[in-house]
Amino acid sequence: MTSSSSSHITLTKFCETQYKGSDTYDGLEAVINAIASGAYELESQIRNGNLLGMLGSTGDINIQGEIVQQLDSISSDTFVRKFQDSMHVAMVGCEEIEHPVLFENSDQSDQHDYIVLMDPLDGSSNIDVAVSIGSIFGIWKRQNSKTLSPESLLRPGAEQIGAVYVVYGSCTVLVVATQDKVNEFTMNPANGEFHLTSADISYPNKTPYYSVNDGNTARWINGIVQAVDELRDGRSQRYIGSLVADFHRNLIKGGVFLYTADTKNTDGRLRLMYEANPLGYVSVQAGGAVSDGMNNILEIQPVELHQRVPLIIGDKGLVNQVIKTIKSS
Ligand code: P6P
Repeated sequence: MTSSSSSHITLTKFCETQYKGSDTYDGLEAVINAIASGAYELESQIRNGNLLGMLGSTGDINIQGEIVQQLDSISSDTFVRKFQDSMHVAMVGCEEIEHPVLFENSDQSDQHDYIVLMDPLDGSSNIDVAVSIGSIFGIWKRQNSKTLSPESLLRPGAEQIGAVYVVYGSCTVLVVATQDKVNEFTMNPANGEFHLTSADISYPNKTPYYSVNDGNTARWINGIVQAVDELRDGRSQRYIGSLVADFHRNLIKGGVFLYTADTKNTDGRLRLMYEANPLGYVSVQAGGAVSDGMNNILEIQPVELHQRVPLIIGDKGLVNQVIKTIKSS
């Protein structure tokens, strides 16, 4: 018998019971509800983008040196607005914005106790071909004693208090991770309400998938060719080209994602602060691992907001297997 969405607790109710008023997480419910509200708005614009002429580029180049898609700009503006309206976020760092956004008066209010780092729309190259894309958020408690500055964001990922990601796919799912808890919510497109659909997620024992861009093989260094050959044994290659979608499938079905350094991307391609750290936090809370090939990414002391990092993330056994091969190469 299929259950109706009403038989699943809503995200709003879940956050109220888990976070509101708690010593560690008070106010986190406002941050997560801001993400959910922004995701509902963005999902509609993504779904109707083609019809509304909202696909394609703005003609601008972002701080990453990449062509800005209209939906990149819309998603960034949407979530910045939602966080400002939440009255619980003091500062936002974003892939699309060169410098962090500090909400005025946040220094005066003791409510603005969270900092967010986000990739508001991950997988831009898939926007105009109807392939899954997503949004990624790392959440930190602000350090009250300090006046906020851009350097306030440069903290190791292990200091995150939570992480959230959204996948706009065949359905829209929002995954919330806090200490030892990873929960998946699915959006009812009729009203934008998210309902709990998978509680207390952890990596399964099987690892049927590995995700890597085979087109980079000629550029791989440090034993990655051998490491990928070892992953191929008995597994299927699944690579969507949207990190957050590949990550989610590997979390639910079992597997590992690699985007390591190579002769072109000598520091890797993906971003430490708003891709590797948030998803690394989720992975670890679900019993997985995250590494740059030598060390736990969550221990890295950042030096620059938009710095890149080699990324191996997913099933702990497979992450460690890749690290072992790299170290013995
Ligand atoms: P490539 C999307 O642009 C992205 O940042 C990630 O979401 C994705 O995993 C990666 O780049 C894809 O990169 O080089 O395989 O196209």
